[in-house]
Amino acid sequence: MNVTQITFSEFLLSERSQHKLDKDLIFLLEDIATSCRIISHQIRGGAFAGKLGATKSTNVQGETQKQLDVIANEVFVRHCSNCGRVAALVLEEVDEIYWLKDKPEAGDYLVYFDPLDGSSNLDVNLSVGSIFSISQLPTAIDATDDRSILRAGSEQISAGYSVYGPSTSLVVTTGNGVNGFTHQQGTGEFRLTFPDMLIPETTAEFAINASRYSLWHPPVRRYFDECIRGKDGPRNKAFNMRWTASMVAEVHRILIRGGVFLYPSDAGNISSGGKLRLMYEANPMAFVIEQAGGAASTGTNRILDVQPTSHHQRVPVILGSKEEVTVLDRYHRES
Ligand code: P6P
Repeated sequence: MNVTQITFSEFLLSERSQHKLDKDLIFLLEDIATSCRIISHQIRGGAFAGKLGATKSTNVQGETQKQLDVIANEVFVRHCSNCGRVAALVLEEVDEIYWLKDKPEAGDYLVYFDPLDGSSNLDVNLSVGSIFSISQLPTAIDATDDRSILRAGSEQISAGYSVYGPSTSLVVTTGNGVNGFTHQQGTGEFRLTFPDMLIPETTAEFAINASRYSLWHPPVRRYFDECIRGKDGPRNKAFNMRWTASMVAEVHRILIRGGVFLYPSDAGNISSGGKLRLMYEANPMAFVIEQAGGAASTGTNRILDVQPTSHHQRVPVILGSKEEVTVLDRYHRES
């Protein structure tokens, strides 16, 4: 083992001294890492315990819940309610906001989760993941009002995700760059295996669900058409395409080797709609991507600048290597 592969706990303590991380944030991030370890274990044993299938219930999104969706949700609620600093949890699977204290001012951290992103991949043994975002209640705000959890992505103090793939990765930012950890079988530790992750500014790889071509607005079709024309087209380079039906896996690939991911609007208004949720998918991933030197846009706005209007709202998402996001933003302006 490489001696620099420090544990997640050792990393957080070094961040505390270097970047004055709040000790309560460290406790919460440790609780999130514990939750990811437990979910990873549940997934890898799912087939033996008959937990891969669907339940008979649907979540607030109208999606049929997998057994592991429910389990992952329960794991985060159980393990992320204890640091004494959390005021509320916002969970993809649940409509209402989970206020932890009858007096939320007792805690000011707001934690948003997509407990198991891409869970339709479970039955076919493809990568899935968990996504988290942490913000804070402003001091002078009426914390009993549900609208107080509607914080813009630029207010996040930490975000990240875990990928349950061939290995289990944990990727975290606290606003001081992006660092990746790999779960070590045996010790159970997350060890620092991808320090200071940076996204290449250029790429020749895009990720989009091309079956939805007929629903896209003109700027996205223009971009897609130019990519598939390759060297004969105006972009004058051959592009590759990927689509894994798991945002976490796409984002992780982009962090490792570059690329651009698109889930565009399918609504009449090009600036709204799409499938991905702002508070617990777009915002945390946008924070990570920007901290790694990439860009994240709705096509018409920087994702982190979007002012939320509801905690389950959806936004169009374009994120990854800066050059491609810049091209797509220009095409939106020119349309
Ligand atoms: P489609 C998973 O359900 C998810 O929310 C993202 O993880 C993923 O990128 C997208 O939806 C896949 O959508 O339309 O390909 O099923």
